[in-house]
Amino acid sequence: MDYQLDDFQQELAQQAARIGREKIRPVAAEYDVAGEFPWDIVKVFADSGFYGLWVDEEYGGVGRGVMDLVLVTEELSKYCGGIALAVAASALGSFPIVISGSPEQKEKYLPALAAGEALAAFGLTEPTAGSDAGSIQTRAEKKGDKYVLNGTKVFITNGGVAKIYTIIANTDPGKGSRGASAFIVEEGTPGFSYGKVEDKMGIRASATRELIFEDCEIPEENRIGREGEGFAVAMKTLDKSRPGVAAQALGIAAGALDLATEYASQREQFGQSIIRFQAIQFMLADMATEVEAARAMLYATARMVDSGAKHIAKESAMCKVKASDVAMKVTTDAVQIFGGYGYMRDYPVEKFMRDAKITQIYEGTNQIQRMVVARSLIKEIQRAS
Ligand code: COS
Repeated sequence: MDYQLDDFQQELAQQAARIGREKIRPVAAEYDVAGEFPWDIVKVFADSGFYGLWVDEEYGGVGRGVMDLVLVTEELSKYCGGIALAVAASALGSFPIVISGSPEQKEKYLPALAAGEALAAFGLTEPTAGSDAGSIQTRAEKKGDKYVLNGTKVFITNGGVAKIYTIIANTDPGKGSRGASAFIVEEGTPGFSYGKVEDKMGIRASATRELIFEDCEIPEENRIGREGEGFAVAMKTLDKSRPGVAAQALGIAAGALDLATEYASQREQFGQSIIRFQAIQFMLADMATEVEAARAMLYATARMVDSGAKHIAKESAMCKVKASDVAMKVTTDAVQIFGGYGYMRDYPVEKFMRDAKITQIYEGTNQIQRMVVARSLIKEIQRAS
């Protein structure tokens, strides 16, 4: 399909595809086994300008947007969904500053983030607050011109490798989601340390770690927005970042489809390549159709986000649900087409299935996304009546 990409986007997608083929494909399995963060490839991403895509020119970026982030994430994820996440997770961690940061905060933090000299991470989830983001326990207590943070964040993507953390904490515990505030915390701040490194099923080249705050003092000027606005900052961030997860899912699905098509055309049974059998053809046809449907929905959503549209929660959630469910189905079918070989780690396709699974879970489970969609439908009907 022709998605009418502009010249910059076409070149960007080609550049990301080249990096995927040349730099990621040869090492994806090694990083997966080792569960190591790919610093050498992050350097390539930084040199390619990927971290500046979503940052305005006045703060050192190129002032593009979510659509460009989506294109890069999709292409890189065709080769490794875990390594690709080093870009999308930094976008997630930067978005609170991009969306709601003060000019001073943008000036202080965005240039290093745009250059890829520093990575960002977003800290919302806690041991007892995942889907129910309004019930976070991490406390930020105001003391003079400082806040004192106490609490633990878990499953933080880019945890331990990022230098800049955007953290949602409670400034007014009695008020639930209206008592949350957002903060910027720099690596090395006294009282801020890293905890458990997670050993994951998939996206193993991505760093996932606990963040621990013990009497961690943050200057007041590091609060993003006003006190009590933290939940809205988090929700707006997720509205903008979920297309990135959809792009990761789409890339994983498209990569698995390519592998399955290639394998089916080479593998011979009953005296011919298995792609000659209608059973396999129909599977591949359905996989390709679903991948294209997810792509069309994702690109339309990304463009909607970049247009500055006010209500994007529904579409953002929809494209994440669609692409991640497609990724799970397509990667499972790809393993099926590979048969016994697909189940073995000697072949690359089982990794795609493992990597796909997380896209149905993080940045809001697909059950939460459906809740967001349904709530938007209710609001729309109320607005219309
Ligand atoms: N943009 C701006 N504000 C939003 C918003 C959005 N997309 N969604 C909700 N809000 C506001 C609401 O308007 C409401 O404001 P008021 O208190 O002024 O009325 C406030 O936030 C609370 O909203 P709501 O009552 O809908 O909150 P709930 O506690 O019911 O939770 C869900 C809503 C489930 C959608 C939210 O908790 C969520 O997204 N959870 C998943 C979190 C997640 O993705 N976790 C993964 C880890 S982060 S990588």
